[in-house]
Amino acid sequence: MESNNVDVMVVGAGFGGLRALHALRRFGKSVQVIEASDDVGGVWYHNGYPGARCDVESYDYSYSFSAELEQEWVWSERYATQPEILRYINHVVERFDLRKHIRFQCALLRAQYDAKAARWRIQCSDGSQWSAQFLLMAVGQLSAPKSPNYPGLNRFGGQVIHSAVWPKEPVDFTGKRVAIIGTGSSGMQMTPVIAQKAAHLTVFQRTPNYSVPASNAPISAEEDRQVKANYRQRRDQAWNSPTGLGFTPGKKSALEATPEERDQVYEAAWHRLGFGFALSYFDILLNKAANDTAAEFIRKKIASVIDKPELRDKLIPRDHAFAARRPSVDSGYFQAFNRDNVELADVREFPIVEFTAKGIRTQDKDHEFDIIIFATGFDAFTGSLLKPEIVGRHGMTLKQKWSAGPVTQLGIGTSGFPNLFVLVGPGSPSLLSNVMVSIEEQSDWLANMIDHMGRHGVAEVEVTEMAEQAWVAHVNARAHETLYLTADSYYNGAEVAGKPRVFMPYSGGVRGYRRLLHKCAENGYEGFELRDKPLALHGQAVNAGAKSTSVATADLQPTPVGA
Ligand code: NA7
Repeated sequence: MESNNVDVMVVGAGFGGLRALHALRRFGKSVQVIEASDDVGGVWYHNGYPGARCDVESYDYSYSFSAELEQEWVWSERYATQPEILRYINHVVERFDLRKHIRFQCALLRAQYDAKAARWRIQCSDGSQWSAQFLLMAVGQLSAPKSPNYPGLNRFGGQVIHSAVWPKEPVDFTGKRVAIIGTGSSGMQMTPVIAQKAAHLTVFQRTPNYSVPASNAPISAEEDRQVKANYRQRRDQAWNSPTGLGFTPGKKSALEATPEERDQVYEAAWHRLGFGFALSYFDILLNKAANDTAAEFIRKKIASVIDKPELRDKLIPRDHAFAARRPSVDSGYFQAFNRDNVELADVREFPIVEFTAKGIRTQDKDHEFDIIIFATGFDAFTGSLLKPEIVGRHGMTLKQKWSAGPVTQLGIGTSGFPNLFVLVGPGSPSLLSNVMVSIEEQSDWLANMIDHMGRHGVAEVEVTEMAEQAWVAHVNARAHETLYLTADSYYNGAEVAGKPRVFMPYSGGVRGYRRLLHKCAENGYEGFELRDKPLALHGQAVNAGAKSTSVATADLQPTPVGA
């Protein structure tokens, strides 16, 4: 088993795991990446549905660690499609020679912390066993697909597909009767594309969703030249913004502007900013009255493109504040309902009763389908993290420890689980931002910490209970400043029945988060205990000077997300 000893075991070969691998290799660490599927890309490998696209601009949703990579890669569209992103990921893997460190079709089954050796003992689905000083979970936040278990599901004679487990062979919709269940980003992106091919498309909607047009366009050679000439500046802007997007958010309150000014600002954002529309004014996500101005603008826009009056009321979102749940960035979703072959089935009005041999029975009628697509989302944030059995120092599993919701220090680690790290997990900005920014920030920070430990003879690092309690309090305090808690969403565990209802991402923005990470490291990794020997062997803390909580009182003072 000697060859199965590594410094770091990274779980997942998506954007996060690959970036962590690269960062750790720079410090000369031996790293093994394990990946459950048969290729790299994570969610971008699996979500191959028609119309799948990133809702962050290509130039921002890409790695910044190599200026050469930035300069040589040419994005074809403002919002890259899934195949293009996958090509980019494969390019990075080959260019930096990462593939040789990845073992495919190898899922983490169990990891147990050996408290005396200060190492993780790891068992995988392919029978392999490993020993690693550090275990780094890079399993993604939206990677455990969720399908409602309708009665009669097995009775249906046609094809059933989940958007996040899309078949690798092409699916031909020509002349087919198709159902899409779910109107989040996946459902909204695939609707206009499938509508063009299918004989008939029925979209089953539970909650009408806000959406802003992607205003997608090909990138001209001139635009590419301009972005690349100022790439550092663009990155700086993203790193120092609340959401990691490459533009300056509005600094004014929506309530200070006159209705005419607001309309102008919203109109310009509508045609250019996509997801960034939510940052046109700093208080859209903080103040209901400010939010109402944006929501009302969007409602009018949606109404203006829907030809059938009876559909307007059903498709227009009214039951939650704009962006309190994740809005979509679409390319012709609402317009697709103007086609004769597209129908809306409102499951709030007529719920799905069961699946039949030929399709779906709702309370009002029988629908017949050849293909049914679940675009029903994920067990977000913790779904994939809690799937393997991860057993910490006291024999407690991570699932037990987090039974009332995830508890972390800076979203990175949790007490009782030494030498275990989570990349862009709960407690970090992750899905409330351009996740690429947090992936890079955390990967470099963790690689530096691991290097620091190696150079200072540290065997074990563990979050203190005090620090994680302070961080959870801080995450909650920041969430309470916003409108996020006013809606049921996957941000707060509402997407899975029985899941703890806690707000999971960090809403303090990527800039604030980055500062806290840096401060933590500068203060000797405050909130983490670094030990020369494992605690089980009476180890001494080597960062004894550091305070045991990571969040100073000043940082707990609320400041607006968009400030
Ligand atoms: P989302 O955004 O979680 O959307 C899932 C959709 O599926 C949403 O409209 C749900 O309705 C709907 N859903 C879930 N269960 C059901 C049942 N039982 N019946 C009817 N409808 C249901 O996932 P996506 O894959 O679209 O997007 C994920 C992320 O990818 C997105 O946020 C971006 O970050 C990119 P609900 O709203 O819960 O009523």
